Amino acid sequence: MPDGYSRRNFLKLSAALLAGGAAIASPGKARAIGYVPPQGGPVTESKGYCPFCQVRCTYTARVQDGKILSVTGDAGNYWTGGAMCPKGMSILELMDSPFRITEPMFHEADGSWRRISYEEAVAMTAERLKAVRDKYGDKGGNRVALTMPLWDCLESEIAALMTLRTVGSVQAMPPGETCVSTASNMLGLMLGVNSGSTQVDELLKAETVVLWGANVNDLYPPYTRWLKAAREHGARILYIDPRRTRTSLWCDRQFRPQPGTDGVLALGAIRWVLEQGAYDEERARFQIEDFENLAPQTEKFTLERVAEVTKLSQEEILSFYQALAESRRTIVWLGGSLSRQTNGITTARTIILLQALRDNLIGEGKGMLTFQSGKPGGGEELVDHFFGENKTPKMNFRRLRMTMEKKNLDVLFLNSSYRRNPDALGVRKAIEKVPFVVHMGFFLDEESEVSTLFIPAAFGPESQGCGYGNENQVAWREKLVQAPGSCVPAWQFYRDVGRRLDPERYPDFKDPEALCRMLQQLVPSWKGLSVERMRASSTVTWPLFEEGAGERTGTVFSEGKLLTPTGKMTVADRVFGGIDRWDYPKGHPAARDGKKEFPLILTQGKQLWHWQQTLTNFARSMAQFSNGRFVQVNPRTAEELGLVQNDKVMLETVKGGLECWVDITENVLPGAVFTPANCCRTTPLAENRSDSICDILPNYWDRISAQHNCTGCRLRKL
Ligand SMILES: Nc1nc2c(c(=O)[nH]1)N[C@H]1C(S)=C(S)[C@@H](COP(=O)(O)OP(=O)(O)OC[C@H]3O[C@@H](n4cnc5c(=O)[nH]c(N)nc54)[C@H](O)[C@@H]3O)O[C@H]1N2
Ligand SMILES: Nc1nc2c(c(=O)[nH]1)N[C@H]1C(S)=C(S)[C@@H](COP(=O)(O)OP(=O)(O)OC[C@H]3O[C@@H](n4cnc5c(=O)[nH]c(N)nc54)[C@H](O)[C@@H]3O)O[C@H]1N2
Ligand code: SF4
Ligand SMILES: [Mo]
Repeated sequence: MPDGYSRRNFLKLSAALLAGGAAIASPGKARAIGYVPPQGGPVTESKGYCPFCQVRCTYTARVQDGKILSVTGDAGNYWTGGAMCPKGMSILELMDSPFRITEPMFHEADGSWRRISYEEAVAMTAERLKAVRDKYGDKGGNRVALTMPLWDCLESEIAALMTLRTVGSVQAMPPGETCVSTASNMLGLMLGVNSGSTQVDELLKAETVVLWGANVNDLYPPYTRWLKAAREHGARILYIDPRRTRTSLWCDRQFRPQPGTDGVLALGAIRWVLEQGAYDEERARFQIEDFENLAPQTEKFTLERVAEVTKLSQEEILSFYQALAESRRTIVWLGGSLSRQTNGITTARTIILLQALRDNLIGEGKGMLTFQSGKPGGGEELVDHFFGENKTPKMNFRRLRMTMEKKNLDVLFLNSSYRRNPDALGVRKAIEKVPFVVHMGFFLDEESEVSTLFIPAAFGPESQGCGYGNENQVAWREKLVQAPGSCVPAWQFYRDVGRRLDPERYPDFKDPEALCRMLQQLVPSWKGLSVERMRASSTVTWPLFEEGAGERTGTVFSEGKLLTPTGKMTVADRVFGGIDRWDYPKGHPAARDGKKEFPLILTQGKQLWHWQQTLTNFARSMAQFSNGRFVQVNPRTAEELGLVQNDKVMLETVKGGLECWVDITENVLPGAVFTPANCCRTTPLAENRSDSICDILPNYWDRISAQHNCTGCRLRKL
């Protein structure tokens, strides 16, 4: 334990738990990281996949005496080439962590935890759901909700959706709203496909690759090989990110616009391409319904204006536009950060229109990529098969938050961090108004603080199931080892609750394999995706409508046209209006509502060595890389503010402050600061510990997603 604070907490917790029985392993029993002394049993090998990021690396695990000895990246995986990253490997440490909670617990009114049995936990949950059903009947659906994801496997997600349906609820919140949903919704609207329109190996056929706010090397490390291969095939890689990252090392040129101004860069590009006549009008009209709207909607975005807003020089801007105009095949990779700004809808739409204008959507080496693509459909079809169609409108998290605030939610399955949402403290207050909150997790984290019931979850390798990755690939995993104590995989908990409540409709399946076979039998797009086929391969691509069918890869526009109902996209959208509406993100220092007391632009993002907000923060192996809560400040800004390296500051926004240490670096632009999205307050590892950045981010939304980037901030020296 690194310091007194966490030691005290840990001992307090241990005492409370031991009073009810040993719920967590004692620290002394924790095994040394990365080394398990062999006990002499036979060694077996089995395939699995990493449950963390969407690269979905597959591996071979060597297992002996019920312990995983090692995991080795699977060289047969076409997408990863056998790579894995350290945060994926850290799951071995997490599984054996001394901090892991392995028994269900009930949170008493006085804040103490009482250990309960798994059966009691299931009964208690089913009882609560039944009470909602008895009281509200058909109208009770909106009183029960679940926040996803269920990273461990697709079957867990299906099992949970079915549990909701036992009380008529369809209110499962995907992480998407705080992820790339603005981009994915705009791709859906304009291209007819809710994710990337092509696959990463198509980069090899492109002349130009634009990583638009996409920090590929830090965040999908195994994909570094695709950038390398694309370059070897002659592609030029252009990277647009105000901040220098590891991805900067892999690109031919980086452009560093002011954060939040990407839309203007793209609007200016359309204007310039039109002005230069660098497009094929027939092809452009084939894809853009109201092509005639493009010129008037972009005309005010002259080179001068683009330079003024982005603070790039006119030469830089021109060289970017020229590179786009000369390239015959361009793939644009949309990063998540563009979806985390309130002008994200306009920015994403403009970039997609730019691709259409240059005829860069349909064909080889062309298209759009995003992060978090690849979720196979079919799950909801299976749920409907058992429970009938349910047309209740789905809430977004904003509505759910209001529902909780009004005390209209009775049961919340909190299977995510609440800290992923902006104004996280406000979200927490809303959750505190829900009388019964079930949290499935591994550690006593912030979520457990607001929970009524803690259900100890199984890690991926402790259960079977299939997982999906960015390239629409589905991978299968066997159960490698037995989970400790009473830990259960999510599918099991949700099944046990669901079967208890609604044995008539809730299907009886004994394991994910059985549920997956139902999926294959009952859902057309899964017909060719048998468990056997997944077992035999590292990466089978969904959908497969026939047994033995070949996998479709590459562009989704194999028919030579967009997949929207009309085969076209529009400039002036009925719902979202025109692209000429561009404005600064809400709260941005240069925006109309910007405040002069908060003159710096706050940007934040993820780091190579952490997965999201929770798990890896509990791994010592990751703590060794972590720098905790730092804020990167440009030397010029630091000088203006009288700050020196390692100074302690309060990073303040309209919502509140967060204590950071100052890292002075040219990697950020003057006037902008950067702080990591990861870290958590409850980790016992000091290196990873901090309040959440979302605590101080205002609750700003575009129409689709909750936003985080580009709000105004200031640094106050402590
Ligand atoms: N290590 C690690 N990898 C991950 C994840 C993780 O938690 N950890 N999460 C995965 C998930 S779920 C997702 S969605 C992806 C997200 O992948 P990304 O979208 O690439 O991730 P972010 O870190 O949010 O943002 C990327 C970059 O946007 C830059 N940026 C900030 N503001 C602006 C701006 O105004 N304009 C431009 N052009 N760039 C800006 C930031 O400097 C940052 O480098 O990563 C995935 N990979
Ligand atoms: N400020 C800021 N906020 C962000 C982002 C950002 O860049 N900056 N990124 C956004 C993005 S892109 C995303 S995708 C979201 C992610 O946000 P979340 O999806 O909420 O991510 P986590 O914090 O990892 O929380 C996941 C929860 O699932 C549990 N869990 C993990 N694995 C398993 C499992 O195998 N079984 C079960 N039963 N439970 C499991 C963990 O214990 C944890 O409680 O955050 C978003 N929020
Ligand atoms: S790159 Fe992603 S899937 Fe691969 S090991 Fe790392 S976290 Fe896991
Ligand atoms: Mo995400």
